[in-house]
Amino acid sequence: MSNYHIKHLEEYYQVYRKSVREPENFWEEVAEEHFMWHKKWDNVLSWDFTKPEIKWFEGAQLNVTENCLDRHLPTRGNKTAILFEPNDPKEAAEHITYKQLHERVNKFANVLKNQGVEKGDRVCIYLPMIPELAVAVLACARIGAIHSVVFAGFSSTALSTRINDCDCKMVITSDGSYRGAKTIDLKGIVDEALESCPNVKTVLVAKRILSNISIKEGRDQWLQPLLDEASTTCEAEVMNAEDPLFILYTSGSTGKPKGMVHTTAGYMVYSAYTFKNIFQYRENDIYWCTADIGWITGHSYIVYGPLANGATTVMFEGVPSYPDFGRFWEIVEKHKINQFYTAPTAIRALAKQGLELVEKYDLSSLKVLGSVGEPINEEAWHWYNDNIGKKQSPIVDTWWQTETGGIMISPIPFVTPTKPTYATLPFIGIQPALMDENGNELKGNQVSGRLCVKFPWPSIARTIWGDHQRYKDTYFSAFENKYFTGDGALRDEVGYYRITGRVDDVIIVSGHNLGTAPIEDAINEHPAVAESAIVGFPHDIKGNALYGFVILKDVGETRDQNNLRKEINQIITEHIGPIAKLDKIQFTVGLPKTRSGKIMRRILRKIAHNDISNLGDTSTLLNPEVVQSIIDGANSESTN
Ligand code: 7RM
Repeated sequence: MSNYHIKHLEEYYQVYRKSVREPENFWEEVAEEHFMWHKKWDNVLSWDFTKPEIKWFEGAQLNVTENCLDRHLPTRGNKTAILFEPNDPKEAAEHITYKQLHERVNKFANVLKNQGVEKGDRVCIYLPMIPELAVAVLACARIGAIHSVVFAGFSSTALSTRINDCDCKMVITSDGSYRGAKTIDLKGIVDEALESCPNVKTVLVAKRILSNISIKEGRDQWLQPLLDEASTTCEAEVMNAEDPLFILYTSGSTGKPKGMVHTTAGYMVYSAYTFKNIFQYRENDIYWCTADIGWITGHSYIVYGPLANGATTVMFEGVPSYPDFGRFWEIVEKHKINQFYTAPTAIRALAKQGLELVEKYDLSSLKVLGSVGEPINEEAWHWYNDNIGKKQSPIVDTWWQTETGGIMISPIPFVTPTKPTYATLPFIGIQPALMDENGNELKGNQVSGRLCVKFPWPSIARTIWGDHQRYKDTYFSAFENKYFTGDGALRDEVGYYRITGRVDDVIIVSGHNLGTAPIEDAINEHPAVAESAIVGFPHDIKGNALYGFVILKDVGETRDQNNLRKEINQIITEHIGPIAKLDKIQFTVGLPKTRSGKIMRRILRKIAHNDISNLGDTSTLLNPEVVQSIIDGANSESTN
């Protein structure tokens, strides 16, 4: 039996049981057999969720980049590590071998050192999806600097908040970025941000769009000349297991963003182990995750997890709609992608386009399809399964969070039978619990409650940078001795989990707990509907009533809106019951979304409550302009 690579369902159950009964022995074996250590640990795990304090592999010494690069050189030196697909399909793709990546990381690491970056320093990386981004991340890890990648779609205010929160002394950026037919002036955004970041001493600028940028003497430097001068050897800094590897910000429901701190050994072990199993990666596979490295999905499943396994990982610079909505499928055909990992929001956008753009391309290389980021609704699941996977490629609906560092609940493809909209079973080592409002654990199957985790796993975030109290309050205070995820979930009759959404998405109507996801699924079944979002609003009798924001597929839909409203409620009645019928249905052209594709229900809730004076922080919205149009629409809204 192999603990590292699970291939059968019995094996899953066997390994899972071992990981729960003897977690320390289990993770020790995984760590021992599959990674490179300068010194092994003295203690596999110590933990106390009341402090909270969690330490994995204490006493061990290692460098993550030796695991991701150096150790592959003898066997995989000429294998492609990173396959870069540019924004413009006419620009050639770039194949960066493990040997070349190792050299580029070493050079970049030497540049960082020459610029005075030391172990433990924070470095902000604000780059588009170009190879320098992955190289910069690994260069930081090489010398023990803590990277804080900020998604290059964030505004200057969001950037400066993040730079100041963890006191970065350097920013790595580019002269600009391509995004479909547009270019974005990243350096201009950095300049603006830095007006309020006095502690940033150095800005390194990669060349990408060859624009004219302003260079601030003494602070800004072009990256390339520095790289040209740098040596290709840079000994890896020997790090302790619990030294921070990176900080990544995630937005809370209120207040400033939380800088989640991930540490070295546990994060490496868990991201690598989950990658291998959940994508069933085989030596010659080409793996593509469409996320941006600015999100945790990109950290764990574009950079660290794949490279720790010696995989070929694709980095795509562009967007799904450029030059047209066939781009993803064109790339799948061109690079013969075997594993494809994307988000439901992208799937829905592509499903809206019609099948001609899918059928043009040969997708037969695909073996595994992944989904992440939000609940995947039934309709999108079937579209993905039927038209992309041709019913041959299992869909892994992977539930996890920035805070968890790696995938927590997911099928293992070809091992776990899938079920639409279900993330299915806990991954190896993960002990979920569903809790009721009174803090009692709900045992047995066919229950729903708040999703917690009872036992630490190697890649759990260790703290919030600079605010351990907030870490404790947010994740360890709601339920005694448990990590609280903020999500609701149900466990079906065979023990499969379905994530029903953030618990603040649960609406209690006439005493019934209604999750938003199943209602939205039902609405989306209507042939005229592209997407929908439900929130609650106060109601005299029911306590709460439901308000639906609905996007139609055809903006010029000429059918009578009241008829459409009736049909939508009819579908809800058929799927869930009359209790879930909507009191108000507003047709809208868009929904407020974060840049990672999550609907910001908080804003919709305010609109439904007619409380628009203070919409809170909208700086992370992708499409702030849509908010006003929804407000205007709400004012002229008729009650059903
Ligand atoms: C990886 C990521 C975390 C939140 C999480 C959930 C939601 C993520 C799924 C999902 C249902 C999924 N990190 N979420 N994956 N909900 N099914 N497969 O997205 O920190 O940005 O977001 O995303 O609510 O708590 S994140």
